[in-house]
Amino acid sequence: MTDQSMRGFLSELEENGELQRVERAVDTRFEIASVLTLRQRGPAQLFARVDGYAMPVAGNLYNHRSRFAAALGIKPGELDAACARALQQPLAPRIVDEAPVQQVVHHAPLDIGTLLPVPHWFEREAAPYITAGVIVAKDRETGRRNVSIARLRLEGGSRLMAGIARNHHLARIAEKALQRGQDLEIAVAIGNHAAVLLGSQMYVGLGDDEFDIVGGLLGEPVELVKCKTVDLEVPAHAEIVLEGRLCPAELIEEGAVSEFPGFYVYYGPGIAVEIGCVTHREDAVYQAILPGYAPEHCLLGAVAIGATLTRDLQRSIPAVRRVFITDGGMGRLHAVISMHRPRLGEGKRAVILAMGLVNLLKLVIVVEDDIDPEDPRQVEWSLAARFRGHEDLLVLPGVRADRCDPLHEDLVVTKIGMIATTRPGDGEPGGRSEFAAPARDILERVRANLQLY
Ligand SMILES: Cc1cc2nc3c(=O)[nH]c(=O)nc-3n(C[C@H](O)[C@H](O)[C@H](O)COP(=O)(O)O)c2cc1C
Ligand SMILES: [Mn+2]
Repeated sequence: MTDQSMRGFLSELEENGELQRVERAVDTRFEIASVLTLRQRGPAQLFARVDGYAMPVAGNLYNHRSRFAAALGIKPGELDAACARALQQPLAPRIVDEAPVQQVVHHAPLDIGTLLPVPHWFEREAAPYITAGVIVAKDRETGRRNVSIARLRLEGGSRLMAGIARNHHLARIAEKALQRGQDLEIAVAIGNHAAVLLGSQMYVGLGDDEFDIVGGLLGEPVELVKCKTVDLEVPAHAEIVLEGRLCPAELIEEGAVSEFPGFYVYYGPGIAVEIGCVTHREDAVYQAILPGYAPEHCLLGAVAIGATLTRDLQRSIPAVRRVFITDGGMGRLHAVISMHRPRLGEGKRAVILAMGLVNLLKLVIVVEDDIDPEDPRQVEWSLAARFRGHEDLLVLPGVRADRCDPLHEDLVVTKIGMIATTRPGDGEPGGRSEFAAPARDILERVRANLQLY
């Protein structure tokens, strides 16, 4: 069986010299945030001594694609294929009777800010936010589970505030509960295996259980345990679980909150959350994901959006090979689609379909599959070599935007597509885009014996 815990990966990172233990005492107030910011692309950080708390804090765990791959036990280049397989062959979870995450149980009265070392991230945010909380809920109409992340702000005592985008499944399920005049039971798992975090980000349908995708990523069912006080199941190997309910009738003004473009945004009111029970491991480690324009926050979405979009585009356009969501595009707004010998006009079709499926996308570049979409230099080469501004450019003003887009005006934005692929006839001998190279037989002979030179 695979180790389905976060701590297993922490040990692995430590063995490989990729875990930095911070022994100096740190404050949850901006100090953890500062260290994680300054080392956002560096080794994972384990804060052993947090002022006022017995529980350590781990951060910057999954801040590179290779870390996801390592956590899933695959090679760095295999991440997209693993995601594709998980989407194609999801595996239903397995319910277990006993779980490490329930070793310690706290009932009301609860003070979450005393129990958990939740970092206060950014100056203009009003309070600390739980950023790595995977929220489990059930749609009572269908009995189907939903698993996703939304940041939770500490409001004092057992109260939290959730800022959930209205188009997300969790918000839609909460809205249905509100229509029935009910609260929505939730459970929040903190300190998770990469598969749980990645699975929670997959753009699947309302009613699709993201835990099935987690199983697909793990290659075995994810083990869940029944909660103590709500009718939900949570990852048995998590570090910490909060059990409670979303109260969609109770709104709390959020004020400034950071978002993935790196700016503060003002979304208005969020939904109140009441926590009734906290369970955790005896030696639980609190996981913190640095929010804002930071690699871990951006990559979780990027990998998942890229994987689901690749699948969805390929259903209609088989020439699509891969969708890569770029780091500079904040892991959300810019995509590079690679296609194999697209037919005339097919690149434009892929752009429009991608933007239609993922509303966040604002700039989509299509390249040929001889280009590595992960390499910005090769993508730029494609633009220089294959993109004709007068006919390969799509400018779509006034398209509905995502609320997270830093440039939207009244929630509309201009979207751009750039088609940098070859055309039928390109590359033919004597033509304008025939690649220059030494005679093939000699090049291959030298390649095979290069160590001799
Ligand atoms: C670290 C992190 C923090 C996130 N915070 C929020 C958030 O505060 N609000 C939100 O609506 N989505 C947030 N998301 C994005 C959602 O989790 C994601 O879009 C998810 O797929 C929504 O799933 P659902 O439609 O099943 O609810 C966050 C994602 C990550 C990786
Ligand atoms: Mn969902």
